[in-house]
Amino acid sequence: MKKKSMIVLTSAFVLLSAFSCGGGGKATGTNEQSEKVVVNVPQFDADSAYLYVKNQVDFGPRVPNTKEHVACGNYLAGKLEAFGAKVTNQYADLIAYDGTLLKARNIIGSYKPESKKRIALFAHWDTRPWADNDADEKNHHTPILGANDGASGVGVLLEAARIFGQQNPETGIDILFVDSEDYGTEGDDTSWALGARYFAENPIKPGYRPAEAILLDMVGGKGAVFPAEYFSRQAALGLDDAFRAAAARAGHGDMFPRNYGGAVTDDHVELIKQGIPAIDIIDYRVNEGFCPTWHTMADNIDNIDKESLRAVGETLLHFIYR
Ligand code: AHN
Ligand code: ZN
Repeated sequence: MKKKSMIVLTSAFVLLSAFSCGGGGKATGTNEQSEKVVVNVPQFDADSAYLYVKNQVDFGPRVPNTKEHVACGNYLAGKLEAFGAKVTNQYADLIAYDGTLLKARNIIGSYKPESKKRIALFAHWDTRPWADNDADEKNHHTPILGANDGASGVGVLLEAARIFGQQNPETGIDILFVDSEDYGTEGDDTSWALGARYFAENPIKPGYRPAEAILLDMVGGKGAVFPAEYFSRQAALGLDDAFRAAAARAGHGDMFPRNYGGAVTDDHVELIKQGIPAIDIIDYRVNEGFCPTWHTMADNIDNIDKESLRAVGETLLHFIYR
């Protein structure tokens, strides 16, 4: 049986009428000045999310222009379809900073595609061609497995998609897997997030754009924390606060402190540039920077912590089913 947790929210007004919370869905009090909302938050299955991470890693590195990349893209699109989303593929030829032509594919899974108000939940699905932050210089030209950097955000979102297929949320949702994030080079901020830029500049349909967007990046590391990210709070303070409030309701407030970790040039910045309020939930720590496995050979499945995936997944569900 599917377990559901139930939370009860009351408005700032005095609650004048009582009613039973036995029912599901939403109910309002009888007095106009009182409101009591019962929200059923579905259960996030961290084992399932972990498996979606592992399945991606098992393809090997998902570097654009490789057969592993093609195979994993097909797997992701197939999963979204199986979970009841309307899938749109955005294929694009993108030029990397070093002149390489990247055969890129953004994959979008839409719930309630007819709905005007839409939230995009996104993560990059490509992996970095170079372990150029590895302690051993011999690895600097070896592709990484990207268990955390890539697969973790996608894994959490696939589990969310599975749940959306069972319990359709009220708002339109687009699960967006962007390509070609990690083909960038240090010192050139425009070299990252090529797939997200393409998505933001080329709506999948005229006028189709999310009202807000949440990016998950490196959400599966051991000891992960998600302090505030500077560009996110500049562009979308209300959204960032709402997400952190959801974390507190889910019992994970400690992992989502409101202090700044840093300013990170990431996929969300490309949406912000096109006027879409977007936040980045990223394991970026004050004085330490990105999580320790970042762009190293250690970014493999052994360094994924199911509890980090759970914390982010439960927070996301508390945000969506609020
Ligand atoms: C910069 O290093 C400027 N951005 C990196 C964003 C990133 C890479 N996220 C995951 N991999
Ligand atoms: Zn990366």
